[in-house]
Amino acid sequence: MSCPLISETTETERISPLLTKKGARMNIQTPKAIPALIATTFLMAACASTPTTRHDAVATLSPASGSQVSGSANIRVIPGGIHLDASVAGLTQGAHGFHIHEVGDCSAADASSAKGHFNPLGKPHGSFEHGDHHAGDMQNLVADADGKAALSVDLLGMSISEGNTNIMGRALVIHADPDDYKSQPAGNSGKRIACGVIKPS
Ligand SMILES: [Cu+2]
Ligand SMILES: [Zn+2]
Repeated sequence: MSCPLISETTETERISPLLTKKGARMNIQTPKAIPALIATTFLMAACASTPTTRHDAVATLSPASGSQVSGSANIRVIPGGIHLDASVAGLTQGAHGFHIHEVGDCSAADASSAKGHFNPLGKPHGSFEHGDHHAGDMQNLVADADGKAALSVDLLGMSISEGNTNIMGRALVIHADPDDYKSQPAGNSGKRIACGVIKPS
């Protein structure tokens, strides 16, 4: 919710004439300032409760292939792309492949229903950081000794609203093994141990 000054003015103008007309018919003198004050107070309260960090899409990662892995990802629009923050628990210590997959369907027990890596530009699998790679390729999630991992990454050129790089409704998938950033078609990262569909927040 945005809180521009103009909406406050519009709301006050919309409410005041109604209340003034009713007050006049009932022969009660209603000060115009009261409904205006009520409207202003209401709008200020609404503005005060608006979160400062807005997430435009979310994915809840649920276990797959019998794992105990779960987590979440928040995605917001940035200039030139999107930013993704993921937080995951229940992993084995070390690196785990982490990708955007083509189909937002996590219904299969092994998450195979999410299909392959999201690849709208027809590239080979590769490293997110340099050279050709799938649009859905990201860095490995690296879990600590407690099985927790976090990743914060800018995905430039990606969208959650339009175009062929739109990831809304697709899936985030975590793998049992590290992505080697080379092997085709998916970095030899093993079975799928968590999956979540990217949805509007
Ligand atoms: Cu994957
Ligand atoms: Zn890939």
